[in-house]
Order: sequence, then structure tokens, then C-alpha cells
Amino acid sequence: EWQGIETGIGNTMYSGQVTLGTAPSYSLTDTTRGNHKTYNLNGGTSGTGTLFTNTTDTWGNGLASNKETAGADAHYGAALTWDYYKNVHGRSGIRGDGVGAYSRVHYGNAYVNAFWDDSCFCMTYGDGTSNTHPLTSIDVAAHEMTHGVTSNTAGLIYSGESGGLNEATSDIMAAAVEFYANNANDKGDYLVGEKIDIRGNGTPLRYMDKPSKDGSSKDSWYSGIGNIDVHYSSGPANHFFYLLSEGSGAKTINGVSYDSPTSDGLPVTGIGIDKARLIWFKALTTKFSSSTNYAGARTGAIAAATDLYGASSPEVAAVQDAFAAINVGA
Ligand code: ASN
Ligand code: ZN
Repeated sequence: EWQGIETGIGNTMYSGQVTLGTAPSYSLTDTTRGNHKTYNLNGGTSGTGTLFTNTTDTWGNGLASNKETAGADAHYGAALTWDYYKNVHGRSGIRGDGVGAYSRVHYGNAYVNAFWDDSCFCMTYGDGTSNTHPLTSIDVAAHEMTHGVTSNTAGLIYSGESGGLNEATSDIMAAAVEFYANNANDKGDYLVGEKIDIRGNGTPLRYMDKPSKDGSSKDSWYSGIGNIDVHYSSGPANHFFYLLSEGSGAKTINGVSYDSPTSDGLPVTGIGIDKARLIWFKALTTKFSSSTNYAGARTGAIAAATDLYGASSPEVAAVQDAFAAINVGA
């Protein structure tokens, strides 16, 4: 049935006051983005809980104690990610078929994680430590939604080197969505989870310029990297993407300082995130397969850049240099 289009106001926790796609009178149903709905699990861990509904079209108050707030953040993150894939990559929804996924917030009690699940075609968010930091920031939403895109394209197996590439793809697109959103309260950065205080000391979960800053992730490829957790073997690919976008050396962007080393000691000249994101997306959707490893990612990214910019382009040279900088060579 036709539900009608409304534009609500979300008072989010991480992104300030935003507009939300809602349906009349009123629910968190985004009729212009594949009917994406946001549900309240209210501490549950299965099913959909209840769709967020309201007597007014204003949602949340910016505080975690208001149950609508996490709903507003999650609904906004899903909308931004939808818009990013549609407007930047020409992809309509996670499967490319115009059908929206759905989001579930308030999963469990003080659950400090978020996840994508293929079987429900949905994203789920815990409320974080002491239920005070829901994991509903823009980058986390984009990360989880991108797991759905990866699953429906390359299908990178979630273990070994392909698992690291799967994780990195989610971090890469999370950064790209954040820059695309250009939200005044959450400007684009090459950090992952900088808003959700998952470590309790205000530091981000992951750093793309130098992944080893988190104490666990690797900056460069080595034989055996496929044996570590996929959230750490993602490091070299995240580092590759940072270098391809911004280049090596020290740099400050939107107030965040970066200093990206190269394993071969040679400089990398960045081509900008707008081109880098197109190369990675094209590689993901047309060059990678479920078993692609780091060497295959290099081949695939060079092929993607060649399709986009030509074999003798500076973009292809930058892809080669950035892979050399993470110890993935010819
Ligand atoms: N939040 C985690 C992720 O998306 C959940 C997991 O380990 N799969 O990577
Ligand atoms: Zn992930």
C-alpha cells in the first residue's frame, strides 16, 4: 500500500538535528529509500520488536536515555548510506534492486557491538557500555550496511585474507559515507568508531592512516596475516585506501591529524577519496571474488583503475604505489 512521504526531524546523539524519511502519522519508515524501517528491540535479541511510531514527527532528544534517539541515529545512518550508494555508485540499495533493509536498535543489554545479518537482511545495534553509547554513529551504520553490499557482490569469505578485505571494505565505505554526509557534528575522517567511545577513553576503534595505532591491526601485508582476526587483517587494506586517497606523510583533514607511513619507505601521492572510492567499488563489484586475497585485491584494483582512468593514468600508478606501500607487490 502507498504509505505517503513525510520528512521528520531527528534529534540524534551523534549527528545533531537531521531530517528523517518517515511515513504518516508517524513511523520510522523511509518510503523514498526502499521502505527502510527502524525497529525498537527494547532489550530483546530476536525478531523485530516494534516499529518506531510517534504522534509527532520529531524523534529523539539527543540523549541515549530517550529510546527514540538511537532510532533516529540508525535511521539517518541508513539513509545516508542508501544515498551514498545511489548517488555516488549508481547502486539502488544493498542488493541493487531498490529494496531497503531494516535496522534494529536497543539489542540486548549494554551490548557493545553492531552487526549485519544476511538472513534477516538487517542491521542491529547494541546500546554500548552501560547502555550510554548506542553503536549508531554514521560510520558504524555504513560499515554494517556495507557488509550487506559485499555479501551481495564479491561475497568475500569472512576468514583469512578475504575476511580482512571484507572488513576493510566496510571501513573504507564507512569513511566514504562520512565524507559524503559532511555532517557538521561528524565530519569525514579516516577513523572508525570515533563517536561511540567503545574503548571508554575517547579513542577510535580503528585508524586507517596507521592501523597499528589501535595496538592490534597491521599496517602492512605479511605471509600469515590471514591467520589473525579479520578486524586486524583489514589493516593493510584500510591503510592502502588512506594512502590512495590522501598520500603518505603528515596531513590534517577536518581537524584530525594523520601521519601515514609506507612499508617500502617510498612516498605515495594521493588521488583523492572521490576517485579512490570509485576504484574500490568497481573492484569489489566487478573484479573481486569470494576468495580474493591481498595479491588478488591488487590485481583487481589495478584492473578497476585501468577501466576507469586508463592503463597509463596517474590513478593506476597511485594504486600500484599504495599497494607497494603495504608490502603487496607485483
Ligand atoms: N561489528 C562487527 C563487524 O561488523 C561484528 C562482527 O564482528 N561481525 O565487523
Ligand atoms: Zn565488520
